[in-house]
Amino acid sequence: MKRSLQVPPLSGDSYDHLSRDVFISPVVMVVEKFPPASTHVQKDQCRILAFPSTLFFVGERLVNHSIANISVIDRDTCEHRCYLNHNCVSINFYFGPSDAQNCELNNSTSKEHEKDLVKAANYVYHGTKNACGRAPCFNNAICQSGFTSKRYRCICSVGFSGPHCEQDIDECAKKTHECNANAECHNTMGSFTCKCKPGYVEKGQQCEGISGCAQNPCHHGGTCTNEGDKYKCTCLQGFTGAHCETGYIKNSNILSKNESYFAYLREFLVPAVGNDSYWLLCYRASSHGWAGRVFHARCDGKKNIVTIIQKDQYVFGGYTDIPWDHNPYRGYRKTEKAFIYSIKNKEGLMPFKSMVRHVSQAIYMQINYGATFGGGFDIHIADYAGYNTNSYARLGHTFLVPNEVKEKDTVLAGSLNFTPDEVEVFYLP
Ligand SMILES: [Ca+2]
Repeated sequence: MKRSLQVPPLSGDSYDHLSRDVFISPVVMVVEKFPPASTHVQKDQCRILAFPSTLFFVGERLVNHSIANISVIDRDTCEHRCYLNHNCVSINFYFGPSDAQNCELNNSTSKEHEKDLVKAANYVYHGTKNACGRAPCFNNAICQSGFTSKRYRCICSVGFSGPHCEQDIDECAKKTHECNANAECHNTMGSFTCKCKPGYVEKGQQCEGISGCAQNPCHHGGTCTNEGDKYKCTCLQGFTGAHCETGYIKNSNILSKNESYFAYLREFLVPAVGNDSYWLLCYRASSHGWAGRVFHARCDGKKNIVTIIQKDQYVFGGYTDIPWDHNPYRGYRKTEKAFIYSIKNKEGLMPFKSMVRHVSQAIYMQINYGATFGGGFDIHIADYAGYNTNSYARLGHTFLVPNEVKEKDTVLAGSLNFTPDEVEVFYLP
């Protein structure tokens, strides 16, 4: 440790006779090397601090910037203590009669805070040339005067680096972050954030894996039940799949009479509309009435429409991808995707699907008619069908007849003409 004082301190305790302009000390230069733990002494760890005479004021004191208040034997020692405190750049020295702590170390000078230099009896103020006065350090860094060839150094706040602490540290890239192993690190200015990876939830400082029903794995209102480390979704009617992700015909009164009916119709519909379909009701005769106009008012313009008809125990119907729409004229509409199906039939056959073969007559539009398929018609729901026998089902004119069908006029509804018990129409929104 080496220290040089080029001018000895003034003798005596009284500075009363001195004015602030009096030359006291041309330079008090203190040079000291203080290696940290390492024996390697870095250049910027040397501090050079000058207390020029021009910054020496008797009877004055800098207030509001004190960082330490200590007792020393003389002003010279006070200045030395300032030198040792890396944040100190000026001192107030008290030479009055009291035994009070007589050396105040300040982290600013009167140059930066002229108004804080106040009259104070029995005080002298001595400042240094403060290279930190022009605030060269950024991002709340601490500036320390007297270090490096620049005459200052910046002690960066956590999260910043660079000669002037102007650079954000990318903790994520440097892998200095403290995020949980199951969290993702996101770099921010001056810091970083941790966000639990998908499948994990925050619990205190940890990201814990979520399992079972905590993940809300069941879709479309399905009920989740934990079963050990697994779970089970109980789906609402009309939905299926391990997570109830697949919806077919929801809330069909006709299909709900037998759970397997849903599955059969879904099987028929998947090639046309895919798995992930969510059907909505547009018409139900028992709710909306039997008038053909009502059916059209509620379902016209909608695409992908499936009609479900019940007569006694028999369940059948048809699908069309193109809209029911009586405008601009009544008549046939063409589509190659329409089909008729039978789920429960008079002949006890397995459910079957019958594709359109004369595509130009796939469906028929008439404002008073209910759902009508084919040129025969293959299926016709009449106006006010619930009150008459004008409806009929005669498979085979426009739609294919499966080989196993014996009586194509009665296989669907039990008889050629019939009075439907219920008609439901669903569509894909
Ligand atoms: Ca950062």
